[in-house]
Amino acid sequence: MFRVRRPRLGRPRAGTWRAGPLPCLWLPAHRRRTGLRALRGWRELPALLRLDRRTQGRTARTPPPASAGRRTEARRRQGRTPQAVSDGALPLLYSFRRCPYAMRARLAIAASGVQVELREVVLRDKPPELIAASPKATVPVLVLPDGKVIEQSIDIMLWALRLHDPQAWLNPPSGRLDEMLALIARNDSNREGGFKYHLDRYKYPNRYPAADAAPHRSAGSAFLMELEHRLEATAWLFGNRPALADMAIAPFVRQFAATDPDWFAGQPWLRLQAWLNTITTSPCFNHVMGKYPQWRAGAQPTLFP
Ligand SMILES: N[C@@H](CCC(=O)N[C@@H](CS)C(=O)NCC(=O)O)C(=O)O
Repeated sequence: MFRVRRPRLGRPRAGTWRAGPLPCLWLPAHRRRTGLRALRGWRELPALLRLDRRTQGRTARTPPPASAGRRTEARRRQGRTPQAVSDGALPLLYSFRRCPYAMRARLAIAASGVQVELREVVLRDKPPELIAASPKATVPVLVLPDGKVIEQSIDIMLWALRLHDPQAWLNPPSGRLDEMLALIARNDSNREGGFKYHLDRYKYPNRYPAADAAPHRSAGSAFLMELEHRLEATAWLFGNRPALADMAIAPFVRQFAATDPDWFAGQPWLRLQAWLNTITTSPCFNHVMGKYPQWRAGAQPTLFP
């Protein structure tokens, strides 16, 4: 049993906004537009979240059903409270703020509301606890209270969302989970042709003998063109709302874009640019990019999200 932070009043009804305590709430499709208009929409969200604090979790645009309080009380008595709590230790997430793999893990954990203890790692000074749990010592790593260790970022996303997936990131409106995983695998691939392979050689050509950044930028661009085509069809990679693939891939596109922002801004990828902007300026992304001091044994636990 894991501790889950959920919006207090259950599922939002279509066409309404429920401002819950989770940072990762997304605009419903009919309110989302592309480009600048979309950004104007996004600016409304912090106001809605503030409203939530004042109204103690009420729907921002519609009043709660009169029975909501009674239902919550009934659930609490049945042990199904929105903040279902276990008395045991929390899962431990070893994370590094700027790592795109760790970002995607934090995005999924924040969307799920499953609570973990976050341990911020400095890669050149990894804690022995991380190395003991996972000798390969990459981040992110999740150590569950039963001792199980999850060492791949995509598996951490799946773990969190399979526990609680209030926004249905695992069930996209268009396409299936295995199709999202296939696209993510092509993003992650370190083999020639994989987006990550070319991203690394474009971003850090000095780390690779005889690597010339330009052909790797072109090869990486082919994958981005493919994403652009998908986004011409629907606002998100797998339909009209965000899903696993968007959140797993965006941190890597962000790195690619940041390597030469002027060049990226000059590419004819208007939808991809708007998509990236929407994600990286969202309250959800902002939340998972919060800064934490380096974790050391004995430190006060940092709860996340
Ligand atoms: N396949 C792993 C890759 C994780 C990874 O390579 N993380 C990098 C940081 S972005 C890392 O920890 N590198 C080890 C190091 O730099 O010492 C995953 O998906 O979690």
